[in-house]
Amino acid sequence: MRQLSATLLAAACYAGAAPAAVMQYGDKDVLGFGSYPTDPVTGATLEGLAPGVSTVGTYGLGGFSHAFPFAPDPDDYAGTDQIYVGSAQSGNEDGYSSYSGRLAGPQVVTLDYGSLVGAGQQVATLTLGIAFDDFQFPNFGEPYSVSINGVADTALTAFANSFNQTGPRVSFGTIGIDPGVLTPDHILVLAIDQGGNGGDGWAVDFLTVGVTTTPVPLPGALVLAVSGLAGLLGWRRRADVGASL
Ligand SMILES: [Ca+2]
Ligand SMILES: [Ca+2]
Repeated sequence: MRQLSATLLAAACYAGAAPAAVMQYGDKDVLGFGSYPTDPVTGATLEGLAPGVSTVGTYGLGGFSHAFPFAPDPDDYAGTDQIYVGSAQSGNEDGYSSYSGRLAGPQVVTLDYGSLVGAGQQVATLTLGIAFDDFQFPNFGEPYSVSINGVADTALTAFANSFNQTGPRVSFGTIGIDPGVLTPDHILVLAIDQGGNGGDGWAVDFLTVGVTTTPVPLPGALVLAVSGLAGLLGWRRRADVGASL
């Protein structure tokens, strides 16, 4: 009985290591043109951000300049290194939007972060990192819209619309995602589209997901049972002591 109780108490009181880890999806290859002089995630917070809180890496909101156009390699992560335009394109604001290899939005990227969530753990925070490329809302005024798992994310949308990459430029930023929109399968579906005339083309070089976790709470009934067992053990211990006197 004591051993069982100790096991249950250990489970009930398990604080967990609150592990944190980061996964990268796609390669940091400047949309296929090579390598960055400085790791673009430098200075950005990759894990632990509260919902709506954002950071930018070393290339800021302006980005690192590169050539264009480009197309994904066969082994590129699906959705990366690919030029997109709005789902209802009716104009052309930049070179990307005229490139023959462009795809109509929404850009959908599926990110499985299940390996970051251990058994008995649940997601406490999820930090999404995106290497934004050629996002030019401040210049052209064609608004981006971003959703997570089908739910519009106003903070992430505002973040995407804050990049002012005047030309083919890429920079990395991160933002905290509301855990309430996450799904039990630990698969995040990012969708980026653009309104207006849809003619401000864009791409994503790579992405990251950083997760911190906490133990899954025990059901209330089990907590009560553990408390009851602990009380019973205490009563028996007191009774044993009394009997030995
Ligand atoms: Ca653009
Ligand atoms: Ca890439």
